[in-house]
Amino acid sequence: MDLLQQISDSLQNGDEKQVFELTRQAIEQKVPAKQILDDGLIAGMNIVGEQFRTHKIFIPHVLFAAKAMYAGMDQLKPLLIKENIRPIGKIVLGTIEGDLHDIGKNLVGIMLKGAGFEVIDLGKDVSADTFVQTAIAESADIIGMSALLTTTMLNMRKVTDLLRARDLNSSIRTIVGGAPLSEAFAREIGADAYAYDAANAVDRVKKLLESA
Ligand code: B1M
Repeated sequence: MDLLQQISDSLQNGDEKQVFELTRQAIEQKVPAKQILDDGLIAGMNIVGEQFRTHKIFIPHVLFAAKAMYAGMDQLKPLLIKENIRPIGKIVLGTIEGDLHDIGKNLVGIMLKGAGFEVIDLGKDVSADTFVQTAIAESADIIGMSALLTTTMLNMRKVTDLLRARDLNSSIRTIVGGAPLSEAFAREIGADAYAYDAANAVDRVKKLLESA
Protein backbone atom coordinates (compact mmCIF):
# COMPACT_ATOMS: atom_id res chain seq x y z
CA MET A 1 0.00 0.00 0.00
CA ASP A 2 1.09 3.57 -0.70
CA LEU A 3 3.08 5.03 2.22
CA LEU A 4 0.95 8.17 2.47
CA GLN A 5 -2.22 6.06 2.52
CA GLN A 6 -0.67 4.01 5.34
CA ILE A 7 0.05 7.21 7.29
CA SER A 8 -3.56 8.30 6.82
CA ASP A 9 -4.87 4.87 7.91
CA SER A 10 -2.59 4.71 10.97
CA LEU A 11 -3.65 8.21 12.00
CA GLN A 12 -7.30 7.16 11.71
CA ASN A 13 -6.47 4.21 14.00
CA GLY A 14 -4.82 6.59 16.47
CA ASP A 15 -1.57 4.62 16.18
CA GLU A 16 0.99 7.20 17.29
CA LYS A 17 4.04 4.88 17.00
CA GLN A 18 3.10 3.74 13.51
CA VAL A 19 2.49 7.32 12.29
CA PHE A 20 5.89 8.30 13.71
CA GLU A 21 7.63 5.40 11.95
CA LEU A 22 5.84 5.80 8.60
CA THR A 23 6.48 9.56 8.56
CA ARG A 24 10.15 8.86 9.26
CA GLN A 25 10.21 6.44 6.32
CA ALA A 26 8.49 8.93 4.01
CA ILE A 27 11.04 11.62 4.93
CA GLU A 28 13.84 9.11 4.33
CA GLN A 29 12.38 8.33 0.89
CA LYS A 30 12.47 12.09 0.14
CA VAL A 31 8.70 12.49 -0.16
CA PRO A 32 8.18 16.30 0.07
CA ALA A 33 7.13 17.38 3.59
CA LYS A 34 4.10 19.29 2.26
CA GLN A 35 2.89 16.13 0.48
CA ILE A 36 3.30 13.99 3.63
CA LEU A 37 1.32 16.62 5.52
CA ASP A 38 -1.49 17.06 2.97
CA ASP A 39 -1.92 13.53 1.59
CA GLY A 40 -1.02 11.58 4.75
CA LEU A 41 -1.71 13.45 7.99
CA ILE A 42 -4.40 15.98 7.00
CA ALA A 43 -6.15 13.44 4.73
CA GLY A 44 -6.39 11.04 7.69
CA MET A 45 -7.58 13.74 10.08
CA ASN A 46 -10.32 14.80 7.64
CA ILE A 47 -11.72 11.26 7.69
CA VAL A 48 -11.53 11.22 11.51
CA GLY A 49 -13.52 14.48 11.53
CA GLU A 50 -16.21 13.02 9.28
CA GLN A 51 -16.48 9.86 11.42
CA PHE A 52 -16.75 12.02 14.55
CA ARG A 53 -19.47 14.16 12.94
CA THR A 54 -21.49 11.08 12.03
CA HIS A 55 -21.02 9.57 15.53
CA LYS A 56 -19.05 6.56 14.24
CA ILE A 57 -16.25 7.43 16.66
CA PHE A 58 -16.09 9.48 19.88
CA ILE A 59 -13.78 11.99 21.59
CA PRO A 60 -11.16 9.57 23.01
CA HIS A 61 -10.61 8.25 19.48
CA VAL A 62 -10.21 11.81 18.14
CA LEU A 63 -7.69 12.56 20.90
CA PHE A 64 -5.59 9.52 19.93
CA ALA A 65 -5.74 10.66 16.30
CA ALA A 66 -4.60 14.15 17.35
CA LYS A 67 -1.64 12.66 19.26
CA ALA A 68 -0.74 10.59 16.21
CA MET A 69 -0.98 13.72 14.05
CA TYR A 70 1.59 15.46 16.27
CA ALA A 71 3.93 12.42 16.08
CA GLY A 72 4.08 13.08 12.34
CA MET A 73 3.93 16.87 12.40
CA ASP A 74 6.81 17.19 14.88
CA GLN A 75 9.12 15.49 12.40
CA LEU A 76 7.92 17.62 9.48
CA LYS A 77 8.26 20.90 11.40
CA PRO A 78 12.01 21.44 10.81
CA LEU A 79 11.56 20.59 7.15
CA LEU A 80 8.75 23.10 6.72
CA ILE A 81 10.68 25.85 8.45
CA LYS A 82 13.62 27.34 6.59
CA GLU A 83 16.35 28.25 9.04
CA ASN A 84 18.26 31.47 9.64
CA ILE A 85 16.00 33.92 7.93
CA ARG A 86 15.53 37.48 9.07
CA PRO A 87 11.98 38.07 10.36
CA ILE A 88 9.90 40.00 7.81
CA GLY A 89 7.18 40.79 10.33
CA LYS A 90 5.92 39.86 13.76
CA ILE A 91 2.68 38.00 14.35
CA VAL A 92 0.91 37.10 17.59
CA LEU A 93 -0.94 33.83 17.02
CA GLY A 94 -3.43 31.81 19.04
CA THR A 95 -6.67 29.86 19.18
CA ILE A 96 -9.49 32.05 20.40
CA GLU A 97 -11.03 31.99 23.88
CA GLY A 98 -13.04 28.84 24.65
CA ASP A 99 -11.46 26.82 21.85
CA LEU A 100 -8.96 24.01 22.47
CA HIS A 101 -8.29 22.99 18.84
CA ASP A 102 -4.68 23.82 18.04
CA ILE A 103 -3.51 21.54 15.22
CA GLY A 104 -4.48 23.95 12.43
CA LYS A 105 -3.17 26.96 14.34
CA ASN A 106 0.16 25.19 14.86
CA LEU A 107 0.39 24.45 11.14
CA VAL A 108 -0.23 28.11 10.37
CA GLY A 109 2.58 28.99 12.82
CA ILE A 110 4.96 26.54 11.16
CA MET A 111 4.24 27.91 7.68
CA LEU A 112 4.58 31.52 8.83
CA LYS A 113 7.92 30.79 10.49
CA GLY A 114 8.99 29.00 7.32
CA ALA A 115 8.14 32.12 5.33
CA GLY A 116 10.34 34.27 7.59
CA PHE A 117 7.90 35.71 10.13
CA GLU A 118 8.56 35.91 13.85
CA VAL A 119 5.65 34.08 15.49
CA ILE A 120 4.63 34.56 19.10
CA ASP A 121 2.37 31.60 19.80
CA LEU A 122 0.01 32.19 22.71
CA GLY A 123 -1.42 28.67 22.51
CA LYS A 124 -5.12 27.92 22.83
CA ASP A 125 -8.09 29.41 24.70
CA VAL A 126 -6.61 32.92 24.40
CA SER A 127 -8.65 35.90 25.62
CA ALA A 128 -9.10 39.10 23.61
CA ASP A 129 -7.23 41.02 26.27
CA THR A 130 -4.20 38.68 26.09
CA PHE A 131 -4.09 38.92 22.28
CA VAL A 132 -4.17 42.73 22.34
CA GLN A 133 -1.86 43.23 25.35
CA THR A 134 0.76 40.88 23.88
CA ALA A 135 0.58 42.53 20.46
CA ILE A 136 1.16 45.94 22.09
CA ALA A 137 3.98 44.71 24.35
CA GLU A 138 5.73 42.93 21.47
CA SER A 139 5.10 45.69 18.91
CA ALA A 140 3.57 43.04 16.66
CA ASP A 141 2.32 43.89 13.18
CA ILE A 142 -0.46 41.33 13.11
CA ILE A 143 -2.76 39.29 15.36
CA GLY A 144 -3.71 35.86 13.94
CA MET A 145 -6.68 34.02 15.40
CA SER A 146 -7.88 30.49 14.83
CA ALA A 147 -11.28 28.96 15.70
CA LEU A 148 -12.75 25.53 14.97
CA LEU A 149 -16.11 25.90 16.66
CA THR A 150 -19.09 27.88 15.44
CA THR A 151 -19.57 29.03 19.04
CA THR A 152 -16.02 30.23 19.75
CA MET A 153 -15.52 31.98 16.39
CA LEU A 154 -17.86 34.66 17.70
CA ASN A 155 -15.25 35.56 20.35
CA MET A 156 -12.95 36.83 17.59
CA ARG A 157 -15.10 39.94 17.37
CA LYS A 158 -13.97 40.85 20.93
CA VAL A 159 -10.42 41.27 19.61
CA THR A 160 -11.36 43.42 16.60
CA ASP A 161 -13.68 45.51 18.81
CA LEU A 162 -10.95 45.98 21.42
CA LEU A 163 -8.43 47.10 18.79
CA ARG A 164 -10.94 49.62 17.40
CA ALA A 165 -11.84 50.88 20.89
CA ARG A 166 -8.14 51.57 21.54
CA ASP A 167 -7.64 53.06 18.09
CA LEU A 168 -5.08 50.37 17.25
CA ASN A 169 -6.85 48.79 14.29
CA SER A 170 -4.69 50.49 11.66
CA SER A 171 -1.36 49.71 13.38
CA ILE A 172 -2.18 46.12 14.41
CA ARG A 173 -3.91 44.20 11.60
CA THR A 174 -5.90 40.99 12.08
CA ILE A 175 -6.18 37.70 10.21
CA VAL A 176 -8.61 34.92 11.05
CA GLY A 177 -8.98 31.29 9.96
CA GLY A 178 -10.38 27.90 10.86
CA ALA A 179 -12.80 25.42 9.32
CA PRO A 180 -16.12 27.15 10.15
CA LEU A 181 -14.96 30.62 9.05
CA SER A 182 -15.38 32.45 5.75
CA GLU A 183 -14.33 35.66 4.02
CA ALA A 184 -17.81 37.05 4.74
CA PHE A 185 -17.48 36.29 8.46
CA ALA A 186 -14.08 38.00 8.58
CA ARG A 187 -15.58 41.12 6.98
CA GLU A 188 -18.56 41.01 9.35
CA ILE A 189 -16.35 41.13 12.46
CA GLY A 190 -14.02 43.75 10.95
CA ALA A 191 -10.95 41.49 10.57
CA ASP A 192 -8.46 42.58 7.90
CA ALA A 193 -8.05 39.15 6.30
CA TYR A 194 -9.29 35.58 6.17
CA ALA A 195 -7.23 32.55 5.12
CA TYR A 196 -8.64 29.13 4.23
CA ASP A 197 -5.45 27.18 4.96
CA ALA A 198 -1.91 27.58 6.28
CA ALA A 199 -0.30 28.37 2.91
CA ASN A 200 -3.01 30.90 2.13
CA ALA A 201 -2.38 32.48 5.57
CA VAL A 202 1.21 33.21 4.53
CA ASP A 203 0.03 34.93 1.31
CA ARG A 204 -2.60 36.96 3.13
CA VAL A 205 -0.20 38.05 5.89
CA LYS A 206 2.36 39.16 3.29
CA LYS A 207 -0.33 41.19 1.48
CA LEU A 208 -1.42 42.78 4.76
CA LEU A 209 2.14 43.92 5.45
CA GLU A 210 2.55 45.26 1.90
CA SER A 211 -0.59 47.34 2.27
CA ALA A 212 0.34 48.65 5.76
CO1 B1M B 1 -13.26 18.86 17.84
N1 B1M B 1 -14.71 19.51 16.69
N2 B1M B 1 -14.34 19.21 19.43
N3 B1M B 1 -11.76 18.10 18.81
N4 B1M B 1 -12.53 18.37 16.16
C1 B1M B 1 -14.42 19.64 15.26
C2 B1M B 1 -13.92 21.04 14.94
C3 B1M B 1 -15.86 19.36 14.62
C4 B1M B 1 -16.08 20.02 13.24
C5 B1M B 1 -16.07 17.82 14.55
C6 B1M B 1 -17.38 17.43 13.90
O1 B1M B 1 -18.42 17.53 14.50
N5 B1M B 1 -17.30 16.99 12.66
C7 B1M B 1 -16.82 19.91 15.74
C8 B1M B 1 -17.20 21.39 15.62
C9 B1M B 1 -18.66 21.59 15.21
C10 B1M B 1 -19.01 23.02 15.12
O2 B1M B 1 -18.62 23.88 15.84
N6 B1M B 1 -19.86 23.29 14.16
C11 B1M B 1 -16.00 19.64 17.00
C12 B1M B 1 -16.53 19.57 18.32
C13 B1M B 1 -18.05 19.65 18.42
C14 B1M B 1 -15.71 19.43 19.47
C15 B1M B 1 -16.18 19.42 20.94
C16 B1M B 1 -17.25 20.46 21.30
C17 B1M B 1 -16.62 17.98 21.24
C18 B1M B 1 -17.25 17.79 22.61
O3 B1M B 1 -16.63 18.01 23.61
N7 B1M B 1 -18.52 17.41 22.57
C19 B1M B 1 -14.84 19.69 21.69
C20 B1M B 1 -14.59 21.20 21.90
C21 B1M B 1 -13.47 21.48 22.85
C22 B1M B 1 -13.12 22.97 22.84
O4 B1M B 1 -12.44 23.42 21.94
N8 B1M B 1 -13.60 23.71 23.82
C23 B1M B 1 -13.85 19.14 20.71
C24 B1M B 1 -12.62 18.59 21.07
C25 B1M B 1 -11.69 18.07 20.20
C26 B1M B 1 -10.41 17.36 20.64
C27 B1M B 1 -9.76 17.97 21.90
C28 B1M B 1 -10.80 15.92 20.92
C29 B1M B 1 -9.54 17.42 19.33
C30 B1M B 1 -8.57 18.64 19.28
C31 B1M B 1 -7.14 18.29 19.58
C32 B1M B 1 -6.23 19.44 19.27
O5 B1M B 1 -6.46 20.33 18.45
N9 B1M B 1 -5.10 19.42 19.98
C33 B1M B 1 -10.60 17.64 18.25
C34 B1M B 1 -10.38 17.45 16.85
C35 B1M B 1 -9.03 16.84 16.47
C36 B1M B 1 -11.35 17.78 15.87
C37 B1M B 1 -11.32 17.50 14.35
C38 B1M B 1 -11.62 16.02 14.15
C39 B1M B 1 -10.05 17.83 13.59
C40 B1M B 1 -9.57 19.28 13.72
C41 B1M B 1 -8.21 19.38 13.10
O6 B1M B 1 -7.21 19.39 13.81
N10 B1M B 1 -8.16 19.36 11.74
C42 B1M B 1 -12.50 18.45 13.84
C43 B1M B 1 -13.20 17.96 12.58
C44 B1M B 1 -12.57 18.55 11.32
O7 B1M B 1 -12.17 19.70 11.29
N11 B1M B 1 -12.51 17.80 10.28
C45 B1M B 1 -13.27 18.73 15.07
C46 B1M B 1 -6.89 19.36 11.00
C47 B1M B 1 -6.35 20.81 10.88
C48 B1M B 1 -5.09 20.78 10.07
O8 B1M B 1 -7.34 21.58 10.19
O9 B1M B 1 -7.88 23.02 12.22
O10 B1M B 1 -9.25 23.22 10.09
P1 B1M B 1 -7.94 22.98 10.75
O11 B1M B 1 -6.89 24.06 10.23
C49 B1M B 1 -6.69 24.37 8.86
C50 B1M B 1 -7.60 25.51 8.35
O12 B1M B 1 -8.85 25.61 9.01
C51 B1M B 1 -6.76 26.73 8.47
O13 B1M B 1 -5.45 26.25 8.21
C52 B1M B 1 -5.29 24.96 8.80
C53 B1M B 1 -4.28 24.16 7.99
O14 B1M B 1 -4.65 24.07 6.63
N12 B1M B 1 -6.69 27.51 9.70
C54 B1M B 1 -6.26 28.81 9.68
C55 B1M B 1 -6.88 27.16 10.99
N13 B1M B 1 -6.61 28.19 11.79
C56 B1M B 1 -6.21 29.21 11.02
C57 B1M B 1 -5.80 30.51 11.36
C58 B1M B 1 -5.43 31.35 10.32
C59 B1M B 1 -5.51 30.94 8.98
C60 B1M B 1 -5.90 29.66 8.64
O15 B1M B 1 -5.02 32.62 10.51
C61 B1M B 1 -4.60 33.01 11.80
